[in-house]
Amino acid sequence: MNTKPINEKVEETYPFFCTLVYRNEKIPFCGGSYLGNNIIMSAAHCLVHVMPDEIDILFSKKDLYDEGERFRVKKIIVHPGYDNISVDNDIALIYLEKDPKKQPIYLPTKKLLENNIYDGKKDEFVIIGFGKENLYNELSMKLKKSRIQSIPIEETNYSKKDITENMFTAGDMNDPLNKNDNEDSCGGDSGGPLFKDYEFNGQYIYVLLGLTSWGYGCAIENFPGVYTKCSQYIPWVIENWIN
Ligand code: 4AZ
Repeated sequence: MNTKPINEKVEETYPFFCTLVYRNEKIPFCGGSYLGNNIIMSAAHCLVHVMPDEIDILFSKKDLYDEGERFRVKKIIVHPGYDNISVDNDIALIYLEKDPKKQPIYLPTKKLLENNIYDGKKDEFVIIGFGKENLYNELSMKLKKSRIQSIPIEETNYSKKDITENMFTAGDMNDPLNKNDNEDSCGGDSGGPLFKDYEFNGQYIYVLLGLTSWGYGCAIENFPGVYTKCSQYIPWVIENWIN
């Protein structure tokens, strides 16, 4: 995660957030989000060459080397439409062997979609992850968080054909006075959540709108992060909501 000044270290916990590690290891290669029913959502490109017994899922990690709470994986479903050239349909489901007993994140409801959240209304999102702090750097020691905004494709230097209807762009490209302080996801953040947080009766409610997917570099002016648009996949998740 590329962040401004030296980003606030996250003291809050995000119970739905988890990381993907290789079997018995501790250092994440991707992020994920708990949907309930022992199912985790992550990115297809994190899982396309991975067998269930080659990875574990860690919840509640306090820092990069922390063990957290480890869960074994029973099954992985990569979206059948995943395309590793265009990175279209970059979404996958991971089925755990047992109940992690964590508060799930919600998928976007119709009501949220009616607000056209993806097309340049400058809505604010949160992204979190242990990803690299710049393109050449090591992973972050702490879980990091940024607040970013949706950015219409026309305001980026991506070509329209690179961003399919299953993707959207979001970042922090709005400070013309300082072109080097953009906040963005980076390597290792993939599969992790882009979400909205709502405070409701003193409690936080989280809605998963995007999955960290790809981008041209990290925090490069006019090349914001590209995210899988979760709202396109509600029927697919329901179809696979078996365990
Ligand atoms: C990656 O390699 C990656 N800046 C993730 C996000 C972005 C670029 C690369 C977006 O996992």
